[in-house]
Amino acid sequence: MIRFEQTFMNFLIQHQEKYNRTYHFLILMDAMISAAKHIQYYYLTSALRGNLGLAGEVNVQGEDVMRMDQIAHEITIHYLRASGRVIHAVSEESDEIISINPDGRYFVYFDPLDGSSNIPHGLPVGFLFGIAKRNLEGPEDGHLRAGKDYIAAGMFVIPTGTFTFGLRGAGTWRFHIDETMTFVRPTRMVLPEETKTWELSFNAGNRRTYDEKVQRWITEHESKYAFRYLGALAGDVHRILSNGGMFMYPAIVNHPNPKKNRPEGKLRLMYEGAVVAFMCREAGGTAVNEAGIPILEIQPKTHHQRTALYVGSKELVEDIVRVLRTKK
Ligand code: FDP
Repeated sequence: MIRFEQTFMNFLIQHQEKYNRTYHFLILMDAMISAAKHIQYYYLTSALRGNLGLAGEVNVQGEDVMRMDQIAHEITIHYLRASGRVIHAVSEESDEIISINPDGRYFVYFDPLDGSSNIPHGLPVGFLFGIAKRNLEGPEDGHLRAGKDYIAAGMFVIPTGTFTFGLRGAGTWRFHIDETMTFVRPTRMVLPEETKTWELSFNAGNRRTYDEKVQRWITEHESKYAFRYLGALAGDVHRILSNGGMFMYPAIVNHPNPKKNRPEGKLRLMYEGAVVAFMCREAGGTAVNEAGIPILEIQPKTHHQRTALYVGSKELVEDIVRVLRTKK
């Protein structure tokens, strides 16, 4: 029996009425969905075409390999341009901010293929994005927006075909791709309060490089929770949004080779940290940086700014904030 399910676009139209968004936003989201499907197709078939390698390599057919993340970037920019609704975009794959249409209405900050260590294996990666709206009351200076000013943020887990989407004031929702490549079956994500499913997620290999007080916190708490780490932010946060717990990528301050320290953190604020922090807030959670400052409050100074990240269930994040704010 054929079952017709509610699609992402129908969901948006319904919520648009409720939250007074315009058709411009539907057009932009249609572009994002098209880009995600297109990337999904390339990723699913790229092992066959030999496109999972590094740029500059030659594949088995003797052709130059184009990096998957570069392909994903070009696909996304194509759809954003075609939408006509975007003033400028920030992409992990472009050094510069990409000007698109000065008469557009939105700013889009995205990482088209995140979790690069999974790419050569064809394992899950993420396409993350945050969206902010231009000033409609007066002149627009195009400044970089903090996460608290995003109107929506989302992440596609590719190629598993799940899409998690936070809409300001309307919650975080998860969709699945069906046999016609349509995102269907919205399910509202609310971080579970019950701790029995909670997980901790961090790169355990980096553990001794964290600040001592963070190391101590891990030692005290790790036995209470399951440990899971995929190495692709979208996949790891996908689990936390369902099961609860905390994902963290702390600052690296005790590396045996001091040149490899990253006191400012590794992840990118605008299209990684703020995106997952936004979805987490809409699902009842929270996110902070190494100083315990809410990620959504951080005003970016540069578009590729990095941040340390602690994101997930409020109780756990607030607990580590107490530790982060102590001196030793
Ligand atoms: P990657 O460097 O493999 O692209 O943002 C980068 C990111 O992946 C995140 O997706 C992921 O959570 C993290 O970095 C993984 O870093 P490590 O390999 O250092 O664990």
